[in-house]
Amino acid sequence: MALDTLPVKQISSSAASFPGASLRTTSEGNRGAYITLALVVGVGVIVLLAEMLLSASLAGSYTPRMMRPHTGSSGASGMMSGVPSSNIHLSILPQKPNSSIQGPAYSQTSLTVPANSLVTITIVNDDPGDTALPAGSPFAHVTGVTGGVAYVDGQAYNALDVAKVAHTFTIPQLGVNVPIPGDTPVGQKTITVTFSFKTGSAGMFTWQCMDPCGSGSSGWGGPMATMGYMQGMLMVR
Ligand SMILES: [Cu+2]
Repeated sequence: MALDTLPVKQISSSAASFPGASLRTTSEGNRGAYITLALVVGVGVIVLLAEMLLSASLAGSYTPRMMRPHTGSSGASGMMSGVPSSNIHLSILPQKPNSSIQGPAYSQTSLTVPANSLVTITIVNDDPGDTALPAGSPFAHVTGVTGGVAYVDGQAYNALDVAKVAHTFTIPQLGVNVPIPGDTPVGQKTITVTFSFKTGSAGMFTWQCMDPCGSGSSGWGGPMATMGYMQGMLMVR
């Protein structure tokens, strides 16, 4: 399969991106384009032949190793493509509906994800506004996630100013912490944060917001102290 498709892709992408082929408009240019096309096709055929020869010569000794990624086995070379992945979408609401507890809440707090998998979480912050973390707080830093960064409306970041945090998504036992910005871009009512992390073996973990967005003088009352509001459970199984 790879033999049939790969060289064709190489030919078409080379032809499309070759500057001479697309810019010339005169008849002289057309001749040049034909020569270019012939060269590109020629190179493509050579690549095709080379690949056929190469894979034929490797077939005897390397077939088992080359086949492994396609079978989805857990061999080291198949780790990246073989890891199952899942997505979770959450919102942070300014007020949980039908609740006497005043203050923000995550839209869903009982989360279940597969063990040994890649989990991508998207959080729409519908409760913007900054609640400063203490100076030097570790919860202003993005930790424990893929690539060491989270994305706010598509832009990567690895930390926020402690004064510019609205909430966090934190799984203490897994070392995952993502501060969520409180300032929305001009003209936007919400802000969207995405990040990914890998789960290990099965277990139950608590997760919570570590930004004092709740009630009381400390900000740690009400929703911050109540399961199902700014804290929840993550079941890895
Ligand atoms: Cu909070």
